[in-house]
Amino acid sequence: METILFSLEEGIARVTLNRPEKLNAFNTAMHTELRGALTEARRGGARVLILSGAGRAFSAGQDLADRAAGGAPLDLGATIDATYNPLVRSLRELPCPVIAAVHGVAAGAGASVALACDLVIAGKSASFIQAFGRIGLLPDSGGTWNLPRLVGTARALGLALTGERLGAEQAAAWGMIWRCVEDAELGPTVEELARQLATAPTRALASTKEAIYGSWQRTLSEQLDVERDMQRELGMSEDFREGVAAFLEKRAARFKGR
Ligand code: T3D
Repeated sequence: METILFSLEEGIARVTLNRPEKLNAFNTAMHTELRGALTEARRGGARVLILSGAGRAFSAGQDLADRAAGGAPLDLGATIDATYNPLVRSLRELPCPVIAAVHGVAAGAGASVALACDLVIAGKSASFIQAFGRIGLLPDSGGTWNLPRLVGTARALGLALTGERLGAEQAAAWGMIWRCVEDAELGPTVEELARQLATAPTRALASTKEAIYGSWQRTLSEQLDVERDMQRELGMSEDFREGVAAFLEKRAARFKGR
């Protein structure tokens, strides 16, 4: 792979955006390789996935060199259909938690992709920029969906309309991300969380993720039915039996993700 790094060990899939000289800007090759990595993570039974960036940033969004004026006008609807939308859908549909480890800047689609992950942990010096407006676009890759849900309409509009840089501490205070930690603690914190999640009851986590994201489209009454159906499934799982047995035997549970 040329634009990302990928590994899958002991249930932990690690995907690192790896174009540091371009602040990990997304190009076509990166999208293709990301698609392959997410497929491999799923096929290989990943129980957690970590998405991070190499070098001094998480990602500066779309590689604008691929969008330079001069050629024939590009149909961005078509490129989004072929790249960012499937990427965001794959992250959301992955049946395990996805952690974004954000350091440096996350701008444009870089910010949106980070926010499409289930748990975002950022180093104190990290920042998020809704850079789209600066180049005549609107937030994509789920930005207009996730931002208002995470921070509310007023803050979502403020960030998107001004393109102001939002520091990680403020992002955490606003509930936009799960946690902000000292820069030096980012790696260890993410690794520890990943190890914890990789030995958790994966099916229950996958159902939790699906139920919470899906709740936005449902009434409370509909959601109660969804919870019932999912709990029925989980109640028959090996991990549920193990969880109850471990509790009663006063020992640590050994979940297998089944
Ligand atoms: O097109 C579609 O399919 C639609 C989808 C769009 C999704 C989007 O993401 S639109 C938004 C695209 N992103 C941006 O507009 C952000 C552009 N970058 C910046 O504003 C700044 O680079 C940052 C604020 C992110 C960081 O600033 P700074 O000062 O820390 O770094 P820098 O010097 O600007 O960048 C370092 C290098 O990375 C530099 O290359 P060089 O001059 O050393 O050779 C710079 O050109 C390159 N770089 C940074 N961002 C991009 C990029 N190259 C290509 N595309 C980028 N997005």
